[in-house]
Amino acid sequence: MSSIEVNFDGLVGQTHHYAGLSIGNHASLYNRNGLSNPKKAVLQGLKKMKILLNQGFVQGIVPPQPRPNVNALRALGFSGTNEQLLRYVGKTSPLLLSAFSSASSMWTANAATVSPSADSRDGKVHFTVANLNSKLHRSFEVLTTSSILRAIFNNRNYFCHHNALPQQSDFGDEGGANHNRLCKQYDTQGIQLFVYGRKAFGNGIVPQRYPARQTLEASEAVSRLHQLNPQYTIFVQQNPVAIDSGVFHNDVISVSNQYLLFHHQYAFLNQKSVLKQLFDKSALLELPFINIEVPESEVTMQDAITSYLFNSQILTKSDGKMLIVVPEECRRCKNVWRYLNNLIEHISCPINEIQVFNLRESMQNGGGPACLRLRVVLNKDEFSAVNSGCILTDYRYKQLIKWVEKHYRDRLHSNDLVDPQLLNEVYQALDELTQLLMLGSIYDFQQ
Ligand code: SUG
Repeated sequence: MSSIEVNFDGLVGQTHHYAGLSIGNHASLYNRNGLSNPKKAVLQGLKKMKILLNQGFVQGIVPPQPRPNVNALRALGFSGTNEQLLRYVGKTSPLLLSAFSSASSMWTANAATVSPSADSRDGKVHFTVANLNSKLHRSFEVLTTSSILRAIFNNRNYFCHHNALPQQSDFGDEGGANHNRLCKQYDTQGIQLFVYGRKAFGNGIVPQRYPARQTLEASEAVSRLHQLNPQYTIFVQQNPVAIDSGVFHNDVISVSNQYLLFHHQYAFLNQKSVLKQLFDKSALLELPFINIEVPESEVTMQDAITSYLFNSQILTKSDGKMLIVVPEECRRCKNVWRYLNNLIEHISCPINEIQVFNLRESMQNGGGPACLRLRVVLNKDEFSAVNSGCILTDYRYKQLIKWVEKHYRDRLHSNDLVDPQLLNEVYQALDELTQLLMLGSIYDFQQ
């Protein structure tokens, strides 16, 4: 196989806290105002990366964004020194301060949609930064995400970067979290499966309780920008019942790897027809599509949401078999754990190993293993063109652990966000981090 899938994990930022900002995301709402531990959070993510690195997987790193976002607050008319501004916003609009301080860029599955060169007409890897416009706190990630991705994938011969779609809900786009790819090998033509929550124009079924974050129109725009072959591109709707039950992104109810799609019985609207399309297109490409549909009778939708079974990473090992990376919550859920252990015993199932990680700090805001990573398929030449500072090595891991020990607090509450010292700590830490990851000056405060 001459291409590999590299997972670029987001490092959790120093302002990681629980603010209840995401309607439709139960974990975020239920844990509102809890006490967070940013140090533990970043170490939990780093441990996942390091263990996967030790097993031979290539692991990328995406740095956090500067928060509280004082520049964005100034653009809303708040003024004074940073200290005065933070105290004033904290006193008059604490929720606004939380939103502008969220460490949500850690969930890099939402950073962008990425299409590998094997699927694009111009033979380049395409990136479209997600506009994340359904949530205020997430919509501020866009510009810095764009700078970061351009600094990591900084070579026009191989990488093509697109700006985010218009910042308006008709073009709501949540990036890779609503996008799956099926392929025989990573470097062969794949089928790109875009999953939307609603149509912006025309009629259609929509969820009643919670917002659908992704529109069909946004997904179509991304596929055009990425120069995908329409013959191998599919747009399907996520089951509105799933959204109303708390499945705010498709990666909470389905996940793919290579020729495997692992999903819940109620993941998609008109699921039979979705699967038929996938089988038909797979046949055209001689792609040995394997469909694992988990029945409601074995794992209920609620079990799937609390355990984050489908927010797993499925990774191809060197022997061709697959590993499933799940959060600790899967082991705690009896039905899910039984299902998974039965699954890997099946001779026809490509997954033959389960690995469990404790990602509790991120999970309590609704972010499991798959939310924390952005998948980028790269061939050898493309991989050599990636900024090597952002690829994890044993040495860089040790440096990052030292960096965390030096800069991260081990407890944080939303009330602490007014502390101007926290902002200084963030600037100092991020300045050092950009050197460690060889990124140059990517943040506003470094200009
Ligand atoms: O957008 N949570 C994130 C979780 C994103 C998970 N990503 C994927 N499924 N790919 C969200 O809802 C909560 C922040 C808070 O409430 O403090 C939050 O933004």
